[in-house]
Amino acid sequence: IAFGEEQEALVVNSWNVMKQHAADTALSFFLKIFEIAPSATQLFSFLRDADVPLDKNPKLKAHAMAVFTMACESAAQLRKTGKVAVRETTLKKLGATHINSGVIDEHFEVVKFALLETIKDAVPEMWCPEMKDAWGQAYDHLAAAIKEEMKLLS
Ligand code: HEM
Ligand code: ISQ
Repeated sequence: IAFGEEQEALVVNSWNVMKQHAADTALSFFLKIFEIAPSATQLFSFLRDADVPLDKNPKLKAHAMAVFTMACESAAQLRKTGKVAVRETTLKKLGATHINSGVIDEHFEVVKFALLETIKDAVPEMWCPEMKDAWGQAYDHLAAAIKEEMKLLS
């Protein structure tokens, strides 16, 4: 399915609403991942090392927001160029972080599902199949780029 202005707008508009509740969105995203694959949350060092509750963890919020922001930027790039553009240095770092943390390809499906469920819960009045598809495409392209980088490093 084509990725045009409508698809980009579905992603950007919903993100603009969600980011006004960044802390809630971040926590709900992480809890979804935990629900689907509890063992995957063990991969996060900022939780293994944490001495504050989940909802007070500053790294959890910052990192979770980064995932949404990157998917949103990926949507803008998809619309403009038909592919994902992440800075080479950023991509290298992401590949390394994920490989070194023990992330495997299957985890990307878990995170995708959690991301979509989080959006659905955060903006139920905006949610529709087209929005799900637009976020799904933006995420898939980004995930493919990170997985490719991980493959080069392993
Ligand atoms: C770290 C984004 C998929 C687990 C990070 C960071 C970002 C990020 C921005 C911080 C990087 C850094 O500190 O250098 C993304 C994006 C993803 C994705 C955009 C998909 C498109 C996944 C998946 C998993 C995962 C599928 C597996 C559950 C982790 C872990 C860390 C991390 C364990 C390291 C956290 C730590 O211990 O500090 N990710 N991620 N990520 N991500 Fe992801
Ligand atoms: C990092 N990578 C993927 C998903 C995440 C969710 C919450 C916090 C950090 C993350």
